[in-house]
Amino acid sequence: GKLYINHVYQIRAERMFQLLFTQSRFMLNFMTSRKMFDLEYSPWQSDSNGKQTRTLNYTITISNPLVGKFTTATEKQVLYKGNQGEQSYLVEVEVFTHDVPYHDYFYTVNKYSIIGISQDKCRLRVYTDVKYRKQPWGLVKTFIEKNSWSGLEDYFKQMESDLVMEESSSGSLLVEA
Ligand code: YK8
Repeated sequence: GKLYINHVYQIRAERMFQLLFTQSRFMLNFMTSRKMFDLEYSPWQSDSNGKQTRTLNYTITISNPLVGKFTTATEKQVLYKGNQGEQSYLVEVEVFTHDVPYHDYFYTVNKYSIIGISQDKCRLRVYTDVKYRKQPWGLVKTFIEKNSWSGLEDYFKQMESDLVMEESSSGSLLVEA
């Protein structure tokens, strides 16, 4: 796997969770800027094991000419709350892209860790992994990985920097004024 975000933000852990994993203005703007549309959310629901899960469906615009212009996608999110209550969160996300070539061979797992490090600071880490449901031929595997890593890197680079803008546009500015 790869570590795409490892950043300390001037944002409290609970708020970081709300920004990334509820229907926040931040996330809606972010997804719109990534040309993702037809968003459908299920609310967070507790399952029998006490875990919370939710599902997102959307369509992604793709710039890669080999792949086609759009794909529908499903995200299954599972929330594990840390033992420090509102101060730590782990969210495991499986992403399935349904309309790309070889879509039945692979999916992506993104793990988001949010750890509060003070009243108004947290560390956000995002690890990602490409997983296989069927073993592809070597050349196909290379294609899948190359396209996945570049798409993921682009997505999380923008998320990291959009969060920096969000951080500076709230709270601390009021104190300086
Ligand atoms: C989520 C992984 C692969 C896919 C794409 C597929 C090419 C297939 C190439 C053939 C288009 C938001 C990606 C990047 C689309 C975007 C997905 C996002 C960024 C030749 C094999 C969508 C995180 C995420 C996970 C997987 C990404 C896809 O929150 O290259």
